[in-house]
Amino acid sequence: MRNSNTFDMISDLSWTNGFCLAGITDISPPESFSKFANWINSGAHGTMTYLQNQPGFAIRQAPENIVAGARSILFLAARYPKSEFPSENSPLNGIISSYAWGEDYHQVLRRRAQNLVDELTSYSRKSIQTRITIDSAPVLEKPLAQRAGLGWQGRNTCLISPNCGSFFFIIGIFLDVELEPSPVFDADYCGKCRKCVDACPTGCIQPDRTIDARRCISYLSIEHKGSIPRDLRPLMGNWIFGCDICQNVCPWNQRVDNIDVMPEFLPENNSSSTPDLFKLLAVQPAEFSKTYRLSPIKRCKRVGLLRNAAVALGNSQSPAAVPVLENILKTEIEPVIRSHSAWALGRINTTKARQVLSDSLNHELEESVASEIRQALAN
Ligand code: B12
Ligand code: SF4
Ligand code: SF4
Repeated sequence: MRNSNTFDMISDLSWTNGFCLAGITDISPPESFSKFANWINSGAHGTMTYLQNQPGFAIRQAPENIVAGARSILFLAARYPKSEFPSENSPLNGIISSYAWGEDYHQVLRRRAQNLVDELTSYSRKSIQTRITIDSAPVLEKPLAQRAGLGWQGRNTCLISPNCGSFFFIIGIFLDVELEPSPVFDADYCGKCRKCVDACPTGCIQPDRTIDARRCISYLSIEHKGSIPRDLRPLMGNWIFGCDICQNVCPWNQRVDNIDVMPEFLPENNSSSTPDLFKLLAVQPAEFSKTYRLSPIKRCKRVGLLRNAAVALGNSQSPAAVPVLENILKTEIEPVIRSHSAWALGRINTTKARQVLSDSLNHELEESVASEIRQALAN
């Protein structure tokens, strides 16, 4: 497909399928693979071992191995809502990152991208081998999408488009057809700005434009299993799934609105974006599965979400949270949720909170939780 109208046709199909940006790149290795390898070697990926394991690690350097005969990659961007909350949002409500307010993006975008592929196939009147990737395959999506002209990687490491900001997902469609590559996006519009670096609560944005994931709230709240390092818990505020701070402060996100956001990603109601933490801590396994069946939130499982909710209640420092946390210490079966609730009571630190902690020490059988209770009392 070398027809000069081909890209216009692909662009039109992308737009009618709801994608806000489209660009094409060839299948050659991403120039920044060595930076990815250094990042892995430094351990900044924490426990996300899937990033270091073979064969994925090697495939990131050789995108042609994603699908047999691949010759081009069509990159698309799909917008999700801006992360805006009512100014009166209470610390007793958690905050969910805006990419997770609606339906699971993997399913929504695969459906839409497949529709685009079907339309493309019927236009070209021959069968095209494709593979759609959405945060689901060993692909260095941001550097390759930059090469396809979608935008530049900002200091916060997100891909930013001058027209769409950065609140968008990246989708790759690998094709066994040679397409004319789009011009590379080689400008850097961060300039002297450092707003994201200054706003990041954990200071995890590195000078080399990578993130130390081990300290990133997005990683801690979604990817990290088990106990969250104690020194980082106070920095999480009431973010209970993901974090949008370094995108919220970015000047390139101030001018975008939600007009061409895919409707599947809009929140159903306030509890999709800022759930009541007391109600969340009462959610039982069957209700969790039902509520989050079609949501990206299922990734951190009930144990992760309730652990994060306990941390957020601790950070609220509200005495009103004591009875809820007390109930968790008495009835919750997951030790990780109990241990983070003990920490939260220690952070609230009223006479009643300390009383609850001392009482629970008498019946707590799990050593990891008992140790958290002792530390909470000692602090
Ligand atoms: C692992 C991962 C994470 C990790 C690590 C994030 C990170 N920045 O590395 C964690 C869990 C923290 C995370 C968080 C988030 N993620 Co994430 N994540 C990924 C994933 C699976 C891999 C990213 C990766 O390879 N990281 C390794 C680092 C080393 O790579 P890199 O960031 O591209 O860094 C490159 C640059 O630093 C460049 N470089 C090095 N030096 C220099 C110097 C200059 C001058 C320049 C320009 C570049 C440069 O080389 C590096 C290697 O290529 C991708 C999907 C994918 N397959 O790509 C999604 C992805 C990056 N995530 C995404 C999203 C939406 C998020 C969150 C916004 C979710 C949220 N709200 O909580 C946050 C954003 C946090 C942030 N500021 O990055 C989107 C980003 C879309 C966009 N517009 O950019 C992606 C692309 C998924 C998708 N398909 O839409 N994520
Ligand atoms: S997502 Fe939050 S914690 Fe992670 S780099 Fe951005 S501001 Fe920092
Ligand atoms: S906040 Fe400033 S430095 Fe950070 S990504 Fe946006 S423009 Fe770049």
